[in-house]
Amino acid sequence: MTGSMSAPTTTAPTFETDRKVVKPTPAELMEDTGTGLDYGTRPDRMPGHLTPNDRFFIRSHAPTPRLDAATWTLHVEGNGVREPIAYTYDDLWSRFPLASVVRTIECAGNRRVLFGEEIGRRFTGTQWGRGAISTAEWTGVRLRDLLEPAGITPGAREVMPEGLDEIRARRPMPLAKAWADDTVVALAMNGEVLPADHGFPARLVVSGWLGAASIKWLGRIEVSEDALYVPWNTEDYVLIGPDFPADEPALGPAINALTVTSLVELPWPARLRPEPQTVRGRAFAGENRVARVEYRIDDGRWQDALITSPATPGVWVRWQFCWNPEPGEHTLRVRATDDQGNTQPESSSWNELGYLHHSVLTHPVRVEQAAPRGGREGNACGRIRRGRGM
Ligand SMILES: Nc1nc2c(c(=O)[nH]1)N[C@H]1C(S)=C(S)[C@@H](COP(=O)(O)O)O[C@H]1N2
Ligand SMILES: [Mo]
Repeated sequence: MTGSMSAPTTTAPTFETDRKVVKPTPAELMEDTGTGLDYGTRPDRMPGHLTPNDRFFIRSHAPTPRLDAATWTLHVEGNGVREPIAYTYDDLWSRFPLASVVRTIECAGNRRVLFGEEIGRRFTGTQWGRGAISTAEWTGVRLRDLLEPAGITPGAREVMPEGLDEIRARRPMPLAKAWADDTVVALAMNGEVLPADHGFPARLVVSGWLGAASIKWLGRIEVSEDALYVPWNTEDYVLIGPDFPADEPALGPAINALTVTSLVELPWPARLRPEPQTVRGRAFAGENRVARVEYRIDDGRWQDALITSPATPGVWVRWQFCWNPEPGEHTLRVRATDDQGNTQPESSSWNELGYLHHSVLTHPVRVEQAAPRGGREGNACGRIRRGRGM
């Protein structure tokens, strides 16, 4: 044995442990917001209906904690339960019916940079482009199945999950939301054990609500007979501004269900060839269903896009339309409408922290002068079937 064989242990690179998140976040898949914690999914790199785990956006207020499932326990306690109870990781996998739901998670601060551009001012907070939204199939246990054995008191009104990260992230919800069929303590994501950055060993998924409600790295769930006030429903994730009266002790109304919005699966600005092609995107309406998606090119009329996936509350839909653009500079606008008649507005309500930007975006598109030789077959959508409403 030579001395050189033991050398690598003393010169082990340290860059891995310097990172605040665990999964690789290559620029081809993810947009770096500069915090080292928060990475958006690139809108032009979204294959299929589900967002693959390698590019699902990450929003974390503190570094990803490394938790050991063998010693981890989830506590259910508070003055809203008769008997506190604790579960092990094995309990969750073996003692309860498994539930799988496809649900979209969107950060309330998504598109904050575009909100700033709309009003001509830069907001503080994570500098999100369009990528703080992703969709996965979440498999785990319904939250109510974990709460029920603790004996919910008649006066119980709020349920507050708490994370095991440095900031002990917490965000309460009403008992009724905790009891919903699709409020799930997820153990797996898109068929894989929950990745570290997304909340291993267990995270909550709260359908149609702001991402901050879907607490990662769960350690404790408090059930309370009292209204609960924590930073995430008094200072952060509340709407602060002249349109929003303060709601003592909160600085403004708490954001819960998200507003209707849409996204074009093209880079910003986009560059296209002058040939027929399918333009695709997504639309999401929080707890509501997406009912309609329209698009408008330059000053043309609004036309219906074809929705190509089922419209389910809490899940984005995919949509598409065919475009054969003329060379030159264009703008593409898309607006979604939900089943309650809410449509994306021309401007969003100003609020101090820049949340809930869902205005119709004016997507800049440059179309080349001529298709290169042999480039015509690329994506000739003129020949494919045309759906209703196109
Ligand atoms: N414990 C904990 N849970 C958390 C957060 C956090 O910082 N700590 N961030 C929240 C926010 S603001 C969002 S938008 C979502 C993002 O989930 P993701 O990173 O899996 O995309 O997680 C939520 N859950
Ligand atoms: Mo968020």
